Amino acid sequence: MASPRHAEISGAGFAGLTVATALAQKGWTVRVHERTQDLRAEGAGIVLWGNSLVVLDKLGATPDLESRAMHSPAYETRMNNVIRSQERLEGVRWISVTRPHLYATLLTAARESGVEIISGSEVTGATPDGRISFADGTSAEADLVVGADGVGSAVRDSLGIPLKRERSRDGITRFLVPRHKAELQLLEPDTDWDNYIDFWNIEPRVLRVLYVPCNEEEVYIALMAPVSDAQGSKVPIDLALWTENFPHLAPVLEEAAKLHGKYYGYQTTRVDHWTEGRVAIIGDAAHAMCPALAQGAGCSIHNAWTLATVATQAADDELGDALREWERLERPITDRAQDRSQYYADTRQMAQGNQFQGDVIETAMYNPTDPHRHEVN
Ligand code: 5PR
Repeated sequence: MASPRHAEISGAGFAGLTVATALAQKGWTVRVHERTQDLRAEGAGIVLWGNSLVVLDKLGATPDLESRAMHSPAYETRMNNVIRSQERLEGVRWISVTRPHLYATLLTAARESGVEIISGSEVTGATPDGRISFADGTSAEADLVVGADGVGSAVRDSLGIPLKRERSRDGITRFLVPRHKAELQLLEPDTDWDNYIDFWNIEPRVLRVLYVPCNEEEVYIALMAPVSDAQGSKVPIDLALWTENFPHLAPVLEEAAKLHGKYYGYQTTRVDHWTEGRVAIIGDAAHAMCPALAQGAGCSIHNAWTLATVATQAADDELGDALREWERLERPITDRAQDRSQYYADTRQMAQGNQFQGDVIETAMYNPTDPHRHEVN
């Protein structure tokens, strides 16, 4: 038997761990380099849809993930605390989990699949012939190099891939806090506090709280305000401002006020191309997007899977062509998700409710594990 092919991956985030696990399970030897010393997820909560969940199924990670996840009965949207829609999303698979839990699940899957993860290892760049270089001056060779190193990707930038960044007018601060379900229930007995609830206020002031239960104990809340609103975008949050506008959420807002938090302005980064020779970029390095459709990590995970599949199927001397073909086939759906997410961020149209239908759920319904997905019927 030929010796296994070898992959070097920069970045142990969701994209990097997914591609690493998929490659290892398909017979590759894999090393993942993580710049930070400890392996842990930043961030609060996350919603995953069918397109990423089918990948986690394939990796064998779903039972672990589902052991601490929320299946909300409805995706509810309110304006000034009046219900605009309660979408049941029949036929759409979606769950909410904490980011630390998704991270722990992927880390376990990677380790169990034989992936070697090296923390405190900073990648400075890569070359199309498959050489990866490190901050300590050393380098290594691989059959496949993957830049899964985030929006500021050193792998991407070392290849000189052009990019364009667009900022939007709003932004958010994210928190993971105790649910305080009993207190919330007392404040509003008619609300189903297991629902995913997007609380919008546009008039008299643009402020929004996205309320996403992730399990019985933890809720992810995202507080949105325009970049131009110094008081609304301040961290730690201005508790008086937020509770005055969302009195029914006071128990969880009080928890958020105890944490520091970081305000992120919505932005989109579009890159010219995703592959060069034996190097491919995935995740935020390739397609950082606004969070409106909750598909940043979803696209990262599904693109990680298809990359691993295509690279495994390709003959070694045709890898470069295979990766270009992968981009040609797989990129358009991610570009559309990016465009739609930016559109929603720019227009605040999610506030109208009933948005998860038609083309908008294209990404959620995508099945990257279906071998016939690109066939025209
Ligand atoms: N949806 C989700 C989310 O986490 C955010 C947004 C929408 C699940 C914030 O990250 O529009 O900001 C949003």
